[in-house]
Amino acid sequence: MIDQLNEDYARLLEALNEANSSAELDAWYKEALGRKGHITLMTRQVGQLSPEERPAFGRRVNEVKKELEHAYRAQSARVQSAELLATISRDSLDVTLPGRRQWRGRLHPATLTLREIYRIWGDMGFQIYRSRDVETDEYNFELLNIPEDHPARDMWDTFHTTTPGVILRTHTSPGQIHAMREYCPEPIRVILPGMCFRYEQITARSEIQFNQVEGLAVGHSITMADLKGTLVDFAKRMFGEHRKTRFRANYFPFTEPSAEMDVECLLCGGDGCQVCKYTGWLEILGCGMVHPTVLRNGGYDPTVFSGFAFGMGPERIAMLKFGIEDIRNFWANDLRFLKQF
Ligand code: FA5
Repeated sequence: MIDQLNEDYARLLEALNEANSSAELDAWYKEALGRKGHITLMTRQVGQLSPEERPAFGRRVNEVKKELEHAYRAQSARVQSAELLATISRDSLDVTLPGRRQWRGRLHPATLTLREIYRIWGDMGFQIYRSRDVETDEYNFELLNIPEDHPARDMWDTFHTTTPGVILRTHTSPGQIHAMREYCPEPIRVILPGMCFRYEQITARSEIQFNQVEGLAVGHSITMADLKGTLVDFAKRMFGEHRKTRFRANYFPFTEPSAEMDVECLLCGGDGCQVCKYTGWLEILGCGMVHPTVLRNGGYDPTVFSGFAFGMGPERIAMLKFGIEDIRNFWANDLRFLKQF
């Protein structure tokens, strides 16, 4: 049997070397290594041999199979490049044909807006501080002055991991505590961008996953006037020098006093339209003076230090800037939408 196999091997190898076209190679493969090919059939015969003959024959038939496959690949490469050369020299090449257009990727509108926000805050002396997406209940709520039974927790329902007390953050505010604990007792000027998650109804204005950019300034003698001046300056740089802004009192457990900032509607210029619900104003962020309890939790003595903080939603800002009517477009991955930016 082994002698027969060796003879077949030599014969097939010779036939392979003589196969000089893709069609001949295909025919050779079918005959030698295909499903009903010679070597495949011989491999199946191993079971019918006596136990003494089986190991030597089995080993040899496997060797032959591997060597033929290897030789086949080498011959295929030779034949293919010869065929390619023949095609190139036979057919003329029209160098005037326009090339195939390269598709260039582009930045996502949320990324464009985030980068614009980073640039502005960078110019104003704020560094980027990266904080984690997966947080503990303690950082997301407790240390921000939101104890377990606080009604404000209802506004920030989230996704829980299988580890008790470990959740996806509902806002970037827990990063305030991380930054304070890292920098204390130095002064701080940081923005904290990142993804937030909320278990809430998805609507044209609300997603369950969205970006926020938090801001935090801590130091000596920082007042509400600094907060207002800084945020108004940001709005002018972001939306235009003559764009009006206003502050409305609000409540956040981690700032005192707290406010929300509106800009004059970008679409109607303050006259009133559907987007601003005929008020002439659009809300862009929440803000306030860092609560003494939060300063203390970050390691700062609130009788010596003070600070302001704010949190804005870049997708909502992008919606205003680009006139996007539905926030769901941001994660729908629809190229018809994405190609417009
Ligand atoms: C907060 O999350 C506070 N942490 C902000 C803050 C920080 C206040 C520091 C004071 C000091 P609020 O829930 O309003 O607040 O969210 C802030 C911004 O995130 C909103 O103005 C909005 O732009 C964006 N946002 C909130 N929920 C969603 C949502 N479901 N989808 C898209 N954007 C959202």
